[in-house]
Amino acid sequence: MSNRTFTMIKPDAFSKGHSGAIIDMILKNGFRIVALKLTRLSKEKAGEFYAVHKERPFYGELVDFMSSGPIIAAILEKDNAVADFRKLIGATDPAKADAGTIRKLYAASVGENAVHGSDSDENAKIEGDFFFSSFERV
Ligand code: 3AN
Repeated sequence: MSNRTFTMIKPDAFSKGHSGAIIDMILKNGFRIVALKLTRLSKEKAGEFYAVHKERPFYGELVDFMSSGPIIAAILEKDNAVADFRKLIGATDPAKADAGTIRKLYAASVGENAVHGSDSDENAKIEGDFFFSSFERV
């Protein structure tokens, strides 16, 4: 079990002004911010980040959406970070997400679902390294 995960506040949540509330929930739930940046993914970079979903029917839509506006990327630290963060964000489909989760509160649909959270320790490392160099972390 590793103690780090990676998250993005996606373009839908950023453009609706939910970033502050989401970061506040993350901190209040015991996660420490190790790295943080406001950025925007090109289509190429979004395609690279979601390459594992290349064969899925929603890949094109996902790449277009994730490159449609600014995002906030972060590495978070907490015991059991990956599983605890997945619990805090809720199910991929906000309609199925538990009450009080970030997606229940701020996501509109399965495609535009407000936040990303790594699904394994291995992917947390890959995804954090995709966005942050060693001197961008504390
Ligand atoms: P999660 O983000 O909960 O790990 P994944 O890994 O199944 O979910 O999917 C990655 C991303 O792909 C989701 N966050 C969502 O934005 C998008 N996605 C997943 N399923 C669909 C779908 N049926 N239609 C559109 N976009 C989808």
